[in-house]
Amino acid sequence: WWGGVQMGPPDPILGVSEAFKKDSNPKKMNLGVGAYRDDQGKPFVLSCVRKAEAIISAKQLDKEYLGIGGLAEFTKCCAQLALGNDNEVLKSGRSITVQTISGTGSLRIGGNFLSRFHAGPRDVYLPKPSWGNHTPIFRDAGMQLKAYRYYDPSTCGFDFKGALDDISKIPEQSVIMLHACAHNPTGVDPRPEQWKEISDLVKKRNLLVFFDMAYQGFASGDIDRDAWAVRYFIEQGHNILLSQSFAKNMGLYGERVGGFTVVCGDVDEAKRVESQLKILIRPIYSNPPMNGARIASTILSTPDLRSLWLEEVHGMANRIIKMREQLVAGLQKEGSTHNWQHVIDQIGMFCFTGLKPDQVERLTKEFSVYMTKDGRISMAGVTSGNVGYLAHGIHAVTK
Ligand code: PLP
Ligand code: TYF
Repeated sequence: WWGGVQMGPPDPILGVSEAFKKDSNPKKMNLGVGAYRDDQGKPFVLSCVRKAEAIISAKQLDKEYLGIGGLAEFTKCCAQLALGNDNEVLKSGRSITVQTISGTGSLRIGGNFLSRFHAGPRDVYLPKPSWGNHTPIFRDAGMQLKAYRYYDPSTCGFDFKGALDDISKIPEQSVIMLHACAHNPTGVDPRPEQWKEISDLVKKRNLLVFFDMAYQGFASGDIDRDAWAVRYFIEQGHNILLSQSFAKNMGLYGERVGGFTVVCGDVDEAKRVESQLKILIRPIYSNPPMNGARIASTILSTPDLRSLWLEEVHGMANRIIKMREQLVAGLQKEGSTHNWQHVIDQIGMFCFTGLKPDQVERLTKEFSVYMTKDGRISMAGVTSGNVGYLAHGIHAVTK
């Protein structure tokens, strides 16, 4: 039956982990996939998660199916976390949030929803570059992908002018994807004044905004600050689509817990959108898994656990910031004369180092440092124990 099936290429990000596993060098580092590690390099389960699990376990809850849209306690807390408790949209009930299979599932449900109901052009405009999975997610959902300038390699920063130029030419009613905070892969976000101009322009062009928020809390260590752009756009009257993930900020990677929100014009529109989201979800996976949603909603709705969580998010974000500083200090100690300020200025889990593909290849071959070809390193995999080795390797391939 499948004799004609051709071998496909490995995933550009997850393929890096496969190559890493095969390497026997004891000094090897996996800086490919964006997964947080503690300072011992070990996967980190948050204490608030362990505590929530104990509370849930003690309740001896049943395992009946959730509804198609997921756990109601969860979707409520999920939307509140993004929009803020007092948001007019939530108070008036003119939005709908469904529980999704983490951020990826949320984006895909969003893609399918656009594909079926969006009356404007089929084009989704992604920042250049964007998360590698955005393209296949929206393409497989039946949308077409376009791009707007975002990253400026000459400054390793945000290409504000390029972005505005390109956005001003996007045909009306197209979809624009914005990373809410901690842009993946560049670690470069617009500043608030820049967000304001983007919001004005997007409104002038009458574009439909799709926010991907996979790192709320990871950019600044502060949940509310990281949601600023999302809240500002809503305040400005944009009826956005929003994808949320709890993979990173609660360390619930494999639990697959996320949310998809549609902000609507009024309550009636929200009800109709909700009915159609259910019709979309039902033949794909029927209803989402419950465990992660129980953990997340327990944390969000139990005051003690919530404050513990906020502390732990802050702790993760701070450890990464410290590693950025130590990496730059290490490079200087090695004698590097390049300007590495962008390593410190960039935020979130990733650093877009500016290393060229041949330098990345040498770093992997000669130093067993694994990372994606675009020069992105996951800072979350750097520890006080290996940051010196990393600096040594980077200096060796860039001098
Ligand atoms: N969006 C972005 C920008 C991401 O970086 C990620 C994860 O790396 C996701 C969405 C979704 O991840 P998950 O499906 O694990 O929640
Ligand atoms: O590192 C990244 O950019 C992500 C990580 O199901 C990831 O691609 C890995 C697995 C997954 C979702 C995201």
